[in-house]
Amino acid sequence: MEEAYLALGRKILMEGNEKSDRTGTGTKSIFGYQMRFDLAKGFPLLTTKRVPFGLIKSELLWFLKGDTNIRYLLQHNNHIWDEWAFKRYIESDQYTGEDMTDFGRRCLVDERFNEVYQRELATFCERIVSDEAFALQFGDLGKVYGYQWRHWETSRGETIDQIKDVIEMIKTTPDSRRLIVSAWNPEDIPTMALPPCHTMFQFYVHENKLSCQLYQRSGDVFLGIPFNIASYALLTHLIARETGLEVGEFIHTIGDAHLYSNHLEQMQEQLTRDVRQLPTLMIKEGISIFDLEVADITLEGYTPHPSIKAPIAV
Ligand code: DHF
Ligand code: TMP
Repeated sequence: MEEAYLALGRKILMEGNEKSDRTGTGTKSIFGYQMRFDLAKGFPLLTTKRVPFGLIKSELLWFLKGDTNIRYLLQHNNHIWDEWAFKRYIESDQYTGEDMTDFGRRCLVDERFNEVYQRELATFCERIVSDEAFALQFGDLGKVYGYQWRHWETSRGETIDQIKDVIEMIKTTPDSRRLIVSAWNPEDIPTMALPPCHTMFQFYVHENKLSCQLYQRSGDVFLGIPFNIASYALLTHLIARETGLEVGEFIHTIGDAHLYSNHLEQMQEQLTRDVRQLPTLMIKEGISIFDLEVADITLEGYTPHPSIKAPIAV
């Protein structure tokens, strides 16, 4: 299964179009790619580098709670969304520290700046955790995934809980072709720190097995995609458990699949490694999908190659 991911990395290295991008980093990219993961054959967490599953769990539980504030993530020691909240803070008139314009790129080339930036970012995170009013104002990423999944606003002023609804539909009309959750809400895009990358997903039930297909408009193949595969595999397990089904396949369809120009060597290195046996997912029984906590979800038999570091494009 992991081979499908490695084949994507190899394909982009060989055939990717050189493209400029929003972050100014530059990418090699292809358009339109699909991977299939049979979830009965093991949990698709990459073994050719260590992928931090704890961060994937707390991010998914955060989405499922309908939360959009990074405070919950920070309380769980998860820093994967820091930069996007920080960006909003430094662009506000309340920020009075040193100029942080374009921090994502400057911290990679200017060591002195990087030190100041790391300090400012750490102070920002500490304040999000300790100061609730500050967190309300600057910890929020806008109407991102959690909001659209659980509280989609209608023009009549009502809200739609897409996750509750899709669970109900899977139970009552499993053959429906409308088992869809969308995070892409054009009206709300301007409120978001980052428009949704994983934009919509659909479920499919056959022979008592639940499959899920995701359409991801944009995929950072080295950093984001390994998280996205595991996150949606986990979501499929959670929804299957909630609806009394077994797991089928996770099908990952990507629009712009790219490798950032400063991830090419890391991808090459990963491609030299041999794949290992996939781990097994364990979920504590008897707890509703909305009450699960990080410790209720565990992996057995995850023995990956060491992690490979790469800078994230902001
Ligand atoms: N922007 C970009 N350019 N790429 C992304 O993948 C991305 N993902 C976002 C938000 N914005 C993004 C949310 N998800 C990492 C992984 C996923 C993610 C954000 C960050 C990441 O940095 N992973 C590191 C480890 C991070 C850590 O240990 O704290 C990795 O090596 O996998
Ligand atoms: P974009 O909005 O210009 O497409 O930039 C978003 C970047 O973040 C892009 O490289 C894709 C990446 N990304 C993922 O790959 N997975 C994710 O889950 C998220 C949030 C972002």
